[in-house]
Amino acid sequence: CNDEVNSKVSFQSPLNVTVDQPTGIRSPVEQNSNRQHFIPRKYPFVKVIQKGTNNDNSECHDLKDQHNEKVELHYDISTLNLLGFIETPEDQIIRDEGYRSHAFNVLISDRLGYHRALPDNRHPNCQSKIYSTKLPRASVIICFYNEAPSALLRTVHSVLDRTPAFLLQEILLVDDNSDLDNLSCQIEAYVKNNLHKVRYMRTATRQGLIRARMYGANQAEGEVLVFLDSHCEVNTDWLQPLLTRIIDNRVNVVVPVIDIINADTMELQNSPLVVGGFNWGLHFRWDQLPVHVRDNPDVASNPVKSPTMAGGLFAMDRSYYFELGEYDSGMDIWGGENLELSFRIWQCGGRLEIVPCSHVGHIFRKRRPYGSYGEGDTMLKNSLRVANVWMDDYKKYFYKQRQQPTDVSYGDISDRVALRKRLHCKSFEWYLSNVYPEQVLPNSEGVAPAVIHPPEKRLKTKVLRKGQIVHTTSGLCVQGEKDIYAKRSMLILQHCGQAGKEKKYQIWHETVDSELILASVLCLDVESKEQGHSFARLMKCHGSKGSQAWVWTKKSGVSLLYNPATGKCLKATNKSKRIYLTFDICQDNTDMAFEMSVQ
Ligand code: LR7
Ligand code: MN
Repeated sequence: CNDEVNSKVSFQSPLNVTVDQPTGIRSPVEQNSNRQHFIPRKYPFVKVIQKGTNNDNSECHDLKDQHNEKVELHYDISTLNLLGFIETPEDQIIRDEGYRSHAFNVLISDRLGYHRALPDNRHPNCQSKIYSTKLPRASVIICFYNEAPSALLRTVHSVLDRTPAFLLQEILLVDDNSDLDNLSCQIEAYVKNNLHKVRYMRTATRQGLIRARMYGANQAEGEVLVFLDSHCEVNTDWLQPLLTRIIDNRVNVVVPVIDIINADTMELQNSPLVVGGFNWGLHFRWDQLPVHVRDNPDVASNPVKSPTMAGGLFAMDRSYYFELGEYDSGMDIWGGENLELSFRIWQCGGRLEIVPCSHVGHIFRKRRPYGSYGEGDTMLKNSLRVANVWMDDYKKYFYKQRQQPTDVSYGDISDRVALRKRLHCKSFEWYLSNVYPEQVLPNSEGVAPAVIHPPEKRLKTKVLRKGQIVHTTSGLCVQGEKDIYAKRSMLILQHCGQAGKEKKYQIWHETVDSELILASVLCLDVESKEQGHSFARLMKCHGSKGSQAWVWTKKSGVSLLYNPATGKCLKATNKSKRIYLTFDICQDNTDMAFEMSVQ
């Protein structure tokens, strides 16, 4: 075992800057909606001079400083090297190999080293909070399988650097039997020689992240367990607000805001405050906060309840973790455990919250870089266990969604069923109506009709006006193709309903944020090109304008509905015997004449 990692100089990044490359950054919300949303940004120019020279023919690069102010900064050559501006052919090999093995830019990660300064992303109200000194000590459990050493050790050091020592019992580094070169050896040696508060341990065989976490938790000594992925960076005062909530009530399980570390640039991007949900395929997704919650000024700095969690980053009282049944050890490698734990917490008397004053960055990779040793689709097997233990009759929606997963063997669940009984856990029905009333059910055609709160009630404060959107040329009205509650549904023109259901399904709400909302959560949105057309679709409202912001405008007297983000206007297009709504360059054209008939 060579000490390569050991001998590498570990250094403090001198600057709070990050490199920008021409890539967009996707927030958790946008990632989930399968659309890439590019945010144009402007950076101040930074003048580059080589150290030791007075060379004024220096190159200029666009960089961003921490506060995004217009400043001229002078960087020396080693800083440029750190930021990835200088690349040798060897560097390119590191980068390419890094993408192959880890699915992110390992070259920049290596250059950042094990410590770097981060912008304090918290809401100003959080920055002035004072936390009790009588908080419990935490054991931080970080499981890893074939992680890039620089990302792993930066995770560890960020915890050591940004956690008050008296609150940190230990860090448990659980190596899930990594088999990449001599990675395990390097990490073990580095920990032994440098890090006293860290305990390195290795599973005898690959366990998968669920059993690896159980293995770590079993050896933890702190009063609170904190789980982190192996490619995270914790931010200022990240732990105190989590521990505070657990002290308030030991059944609170708490999750930080998960900021985005860009996989290509390692740039840290603040995430909006969103909560966890799921779809009927049992995939985790981010949900917007219900509007009445989002509008409350206290929300930005106070805990908010969340129906589910993403899974990787959370804190929980240690005795409560065991009392609640650890994890389901029948689950393999990856997937499903996050919803299992979320359902279990809520159904068995606990509470799951997002704590906005705690921020932790996580590298969002474009793919999962490791396999599952021929264990197949572990997510499907694990989800079948979740459905059969926790979801009662509602599991039928998952089965339907998955299409014939019935013959997949998901092992023995009797222990977990017994656990549910022993803890007197509530039904899934209770969970849906009390914790996740925003969730909609698929109907018999596989789309969602469920009754959620009437739009008027939920949107009251934000609605400017409501009414049917009429195509003035034909006198027809805009509505969803299948059902008003179906996400991704295309939009069509139909006879304008005069009353009842027909009319209700055509009532749009125009909000102060320029959204056009049908039902209470679905927004008029632009879908990227399909078969030559950009179709209008109903997408979950994300609240960040862009493709969901609409402006009524006039061209030569014709009233048009214009989307500034794409520069296009709503258009009626005949296709397969229906009139679909698409988008095109705005013209004073009869296809594009729309008006809102205000109610
Ligand atoms: O066999 C394995 N053994 C492991 O120890 C496979 C993985 N792991 C480790 C791995 O090195 C990493 O540290 O387990 C951790 C999580 O694996 P990732 O990073 O590949 O998972 P992910 O970030 O793609 O996926 C999310 O969903 C997972 C479902 O099983 C886990 O709950 C992850 O922890 C979770 N990550 C997050 O919640 C971070 C925020 C992302 C979001 C949204
Ligand atoms: Mn991860």
